[in-house]
Amino acid sequence: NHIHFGDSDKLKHDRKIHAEEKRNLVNKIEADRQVQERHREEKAQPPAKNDDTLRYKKKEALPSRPYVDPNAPGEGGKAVVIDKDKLSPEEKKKFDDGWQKNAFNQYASDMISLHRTLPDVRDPECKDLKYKDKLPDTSVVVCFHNEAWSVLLRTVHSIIDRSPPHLLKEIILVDDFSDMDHLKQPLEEYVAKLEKVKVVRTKKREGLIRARLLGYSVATGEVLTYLDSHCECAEGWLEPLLDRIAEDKRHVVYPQMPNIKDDTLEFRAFSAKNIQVGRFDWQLIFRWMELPEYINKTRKSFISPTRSPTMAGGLFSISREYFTELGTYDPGMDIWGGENLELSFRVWMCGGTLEIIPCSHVGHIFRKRSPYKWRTGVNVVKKNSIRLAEVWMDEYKNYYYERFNYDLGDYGDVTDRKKLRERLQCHSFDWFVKNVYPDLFVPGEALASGEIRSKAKPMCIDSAVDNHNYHKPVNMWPCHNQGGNQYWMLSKNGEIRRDDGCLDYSGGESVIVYPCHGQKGNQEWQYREDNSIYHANTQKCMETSVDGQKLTMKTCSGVDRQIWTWKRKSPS
Ligand code: LR7
Ligand code: MN
Repeated sequence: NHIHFGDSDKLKHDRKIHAEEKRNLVNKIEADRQVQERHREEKAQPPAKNDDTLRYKKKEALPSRPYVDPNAPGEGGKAVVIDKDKLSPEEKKKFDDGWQKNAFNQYASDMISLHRTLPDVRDPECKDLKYKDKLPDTSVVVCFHNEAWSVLLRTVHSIIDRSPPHLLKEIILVDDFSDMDHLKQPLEEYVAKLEKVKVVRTKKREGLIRARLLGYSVATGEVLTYLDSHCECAEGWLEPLLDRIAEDKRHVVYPQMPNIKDDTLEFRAFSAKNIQVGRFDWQLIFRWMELPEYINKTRKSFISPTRSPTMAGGLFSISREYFTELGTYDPGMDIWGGENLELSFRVWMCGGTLEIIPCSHVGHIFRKRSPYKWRTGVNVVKKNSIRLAEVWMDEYKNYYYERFNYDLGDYGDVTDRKKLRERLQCHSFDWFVKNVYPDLFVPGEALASGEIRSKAKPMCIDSAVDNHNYHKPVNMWPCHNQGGNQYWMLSKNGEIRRDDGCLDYSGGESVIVYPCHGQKGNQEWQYREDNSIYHANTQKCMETSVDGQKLTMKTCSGVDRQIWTWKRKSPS
């Protein structure tokens, strides 16, 4: 699948990296989420009992909520399982189209009530919490680009059905230039019948960041709550978010985000005992982490608001006044990505706190790919991320830039955002790392970094680091001097790593990429004085095959095929 290319093919290669990156990104985030979910499942206690069924006992409809048969598909958050083979050809086509257009099972969603009930997934301890008598009200802003009808409207109804009316000022639906017909006149007509819901539309495709800014500009509530357009709010989701903001407007908060499964729309949650918080890696991708002790010890109990270095970014509440003071969003960011870390860093560095609220739950449909069109020819995530790195990350930005050999491209003008940082008198990024995310792996401490080039041939050690590549042999490809899959770091404890993947050798022919475990063993390497790369456990050296294509492990002999130039070697 790799192509061989000369310098003249650089552009072609660039484009290939961009397309690949875009594809991998969504995949990587989803893969990470699945790994984390597995961890939590392993630790999970039996699920909390569903006492939301109370609602069914009243057979009559409520003003805003029709009676729904408890046995209807998906009720109580249950899975809708469809046997595709039993569908007629026309239905089968609908089923496939639904997946194709949305990257989730729209056919299943369409079978579920827009008012379906959910289990009460809160830990029992949450129900004893008392909230302030007077809480601020909120505008809920939901941006969408080509969202499925049933999923969008279920988001809306779950907000209305499960928010105390006096706390819900309005719901603002921001249509980011969708072209699906149901989102035009039919949506206007449907929404006209609902109190408090309005639709605003962008005049061209803006991307979710500027769409959110449009929502902000028309919002009137004291608090702004952003949600994605494929969410379901669970019982009691809103009060704990608002309560925390009422205490101090500089508290920026987000709920637990149970998975609504993309195939069955099953709503699943975990106890707050297994709560996770946000971090990031050096590709500037948001990731989850298990609660580190330095955060755990800052809170009173497992249901208390919990500090989070970063957030996923789609679902959160912030005081509208504070959001304004903080400089809202960077309007120079397009489509998707980067804004979540940008706001996370900004909140912490400029005097606020970012917390996950264990008693608040809003489900989200996690998808394995992005179903809509991005922008062709531009790597938008990279551009957005460079904007945030330039403004907020000080000298740490270079760890990100090294990944693509400082090929920044055109990322627009960030003068205004730099002025904002000046005006707000924010802490440095170094302060953020040391005080908020002290266990971040800092590449600056790496003993060597960059491409690892063989002396025998102009070939480099090359592998993607993601779930698809774990366990597969690592090989050699022509050096391209662009970082990417040829960027490796040697950590102080001997790992050769990129993000969470480490070169790992357990005997036999090949070296593989394996999730870093920090236990040395098969992942302990030395880059020695004679420029050989030595595996401590097996006392062998990395060697390329004669044709230069393969990476193998052999008895150390000092031949050229065992000599490596690592781009940057720290003076020791
Ligand atoms: O051009 C666009 N215009 C839009 O209005 C592209 C997207 N959107 C809308 C879209 O319809 C959706 O409602 O923006 C929302 C987010 O897009 P998704 O759902 O395709 O992306 P996602 O769920 O993978 O996005 C996560 O990361 C994004 C980075 O920019 C945003 O911060 C999303 O809000 C964020 N979603 C969440 O945080 C939910 C929990 C996911 C996790 C972990
Ligand atoms: Mn989403």
